[in-house]
Amino acid sequence: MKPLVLVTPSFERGRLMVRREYLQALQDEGVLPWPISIEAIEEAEAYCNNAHGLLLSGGGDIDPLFYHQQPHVALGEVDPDRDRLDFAILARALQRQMPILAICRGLQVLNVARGGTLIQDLPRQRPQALRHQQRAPRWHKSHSIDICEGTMLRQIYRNSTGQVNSFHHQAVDRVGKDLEVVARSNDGVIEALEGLGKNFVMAVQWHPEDLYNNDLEARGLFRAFAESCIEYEKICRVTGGCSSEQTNPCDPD
Ligand SMILES: [Mn+2]
Repeated sequence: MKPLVLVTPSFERGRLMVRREYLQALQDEGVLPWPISIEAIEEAEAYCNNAHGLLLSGGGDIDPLFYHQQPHVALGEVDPDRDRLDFAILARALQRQMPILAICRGLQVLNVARGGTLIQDLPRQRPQALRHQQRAPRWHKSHSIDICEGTMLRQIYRNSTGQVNSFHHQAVDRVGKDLEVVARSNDGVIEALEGLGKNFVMAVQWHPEDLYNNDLEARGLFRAFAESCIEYEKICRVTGGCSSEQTNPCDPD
């Protein structure tokens, strides 16, 4: 049995959109990507009952209402349907202690779901910040990061620094509950978060799927995530399913 990994899509002009790079990277690591349908908000529970991992993909801005702020003048495009779907799926994945890989917007969704806040526009609200909206091909690594010691990310990168691509104009401001900052760029902007629990929760502000083919570290991120999904699927199978919270062995108690 290959693990099924939910992938959140975006919705553009009535179409469900998932970039191939996410799907390819997951597939190359031996798990089956499962893009979620927009009509799934009521089915979030059912989706999670049958899945073994969640990849929160990149996309537009989160409605600042979710972190109790008014829209800044430089807020980008917001999609209320996508916000609702992302938060509905994530809440259930967190409940089940499912492995989670959160990328770019995904990191921000995770932070907000945990009660954190965002900087709505780095160039205007943090004028000293580096350029995080790179004007270079997606595979180009435009800025460096410092990786904190004793973290999962440090194990994957096997180094105290790394080089990443960057396509965001927002960033984490206040860090959400049960999350830990594990990497920052030189300007202090938060570039990665990890969950404090024992299950795999990794969130990166860059796009490892675009580096997957020529960056061992980006590949390592997907590998570590896939391994956790494989492990989770095994536990679900052995115990007869992770469908209900009571029988979920991944739950704390
Ligand atoms: Mn960046």
